[in-house]
Amino acid sequence: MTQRTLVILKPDAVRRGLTGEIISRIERKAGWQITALELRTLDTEILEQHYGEHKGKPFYEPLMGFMASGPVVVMIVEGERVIEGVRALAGPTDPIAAAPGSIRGDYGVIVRENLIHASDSEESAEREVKIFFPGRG
Ligand code: RTP
Ligand code: MG
Repeated sequence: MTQRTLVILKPDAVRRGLTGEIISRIERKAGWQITALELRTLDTEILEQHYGEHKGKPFYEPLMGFMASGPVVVMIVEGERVIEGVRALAGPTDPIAAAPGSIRGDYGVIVRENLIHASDSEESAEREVKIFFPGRG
């Protein structure tokens, strides 16, 4: 099933010079294509749209501050089962719980600074693509 997903390489990934490494892992998967890619600094307005589901949770405000703390790489990736696939490459939210070999498991320690976002369902992917790349809606 061909899908598309919205991926964000978070400010920690950009600051630490890990974007090439992470993009390589995505590119190496057979048949997946990066169809949009942009370096940008996210403002509160776009972050509220993106992470609105978490508003009111204790980690929400620190997450907003972190996500606005420097440039991120925003991408659309398309291909076979790419939504589940990029989530699998990323590993679970808590990097310490993430297996070595996954992006979060290899490079992360702090739950908030877990390097990568990837849409968690087809509905989320369509919603998030429209937020970050309105022309691709
Ligand atoms: P994401 O939305 O960024 O792809 O990550 P996710 O689905 O794996 O995790 P989610 O529950 O949606 O949480 C969104 C992001 O918030 C930060 N977070 N911090 N307890 C905490 O300090 C905490 N919990 C979540 C992480 O950056 C997480 O990826
Ligand atoms: Mg999430």
